[in-house]
Amino acid sequence: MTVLRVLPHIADALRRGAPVVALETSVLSQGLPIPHNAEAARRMMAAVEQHGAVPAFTAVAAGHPSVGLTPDELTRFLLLESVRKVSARDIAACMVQGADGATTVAASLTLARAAGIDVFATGGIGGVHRGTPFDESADLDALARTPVITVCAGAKSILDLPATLERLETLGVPVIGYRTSELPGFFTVGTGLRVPQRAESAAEVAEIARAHWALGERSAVLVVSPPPTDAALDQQTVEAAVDGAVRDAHDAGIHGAALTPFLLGRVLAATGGRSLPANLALLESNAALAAQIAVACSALAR
Ligand code: PSU
Ligand code: MN
Repeated sequence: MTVLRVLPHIADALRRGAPVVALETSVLSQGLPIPHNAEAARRMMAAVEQHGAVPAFTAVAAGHPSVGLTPDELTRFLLLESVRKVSARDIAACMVQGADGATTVAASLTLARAAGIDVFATGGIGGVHRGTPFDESADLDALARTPVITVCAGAKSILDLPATLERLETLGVPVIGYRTSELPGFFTVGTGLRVPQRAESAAEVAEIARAHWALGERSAVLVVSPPPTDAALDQQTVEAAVDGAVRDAHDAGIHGAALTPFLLGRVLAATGGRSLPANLALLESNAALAAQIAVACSALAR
């Protein structure tokens, strides 16, 4: 993608084979309320840097597909209502129309891949929605065809998790529990669902990804890491909040791209705001783990 804009310090790190972690922006522009989204951005970047890697927010900035945002651009993404939610299929229109677009997991994978970044961190991936299984996030298809290690806390708790795991199996995406054998539930440490693989270290994850791609596979390697225990919520609280949110969305006729932001907002209200510190903590810990994996990938490549 010749049109891709990579900020100079990130391009330089990539040229040197130094570790870089891509970070998504839809969670900032659509997933978290102001001013907490700014705290999330700051903590994600700091976590990546503390663990020896360079953070790179992905977005479409005034029509430019970008890897890395200037401070002024990041401020727009944190504050402006007009920022679009952009999945992989939406990047081109956003470019041509000169708009600001915050990238979902699917779109972030596209931009990370185009820049040659191997590791990406997010909060939770999209998946199969409850009650409307035809509403399946394009994140799953992007994971199936984009060779980037993706670190998350599972799929968002608002989704049909067993169905999402089944789809990942069909699509050939390895799902690796980081020091766990259970799928984390985004806000919760566990879900009762088993994941097919587990790894005990960042180096092990890096080696599994290298072996997977050496076989000619072209999918992402999905790493699921539980939220930090001191910030995690219990399963009953989250289930009750999600059930209510899904009913409200159905009654209000909300669907498509608007559904995820709507559900996340309702869950926040229903947990008395406790989903927020959990969300910030898991974003930070995923960014930290992604940085450790990126460092391990760089070491392997040398
Ligand atoms: N996780 C969050 N908040 C979010 C998202 C995930 O805590 O806002 C975003 C991610 O960018 C993910 C997207 O890729 O929601 C999925 O949306 P959809 O189901 O419309 O594909
Ligand atoms: Mn959808």
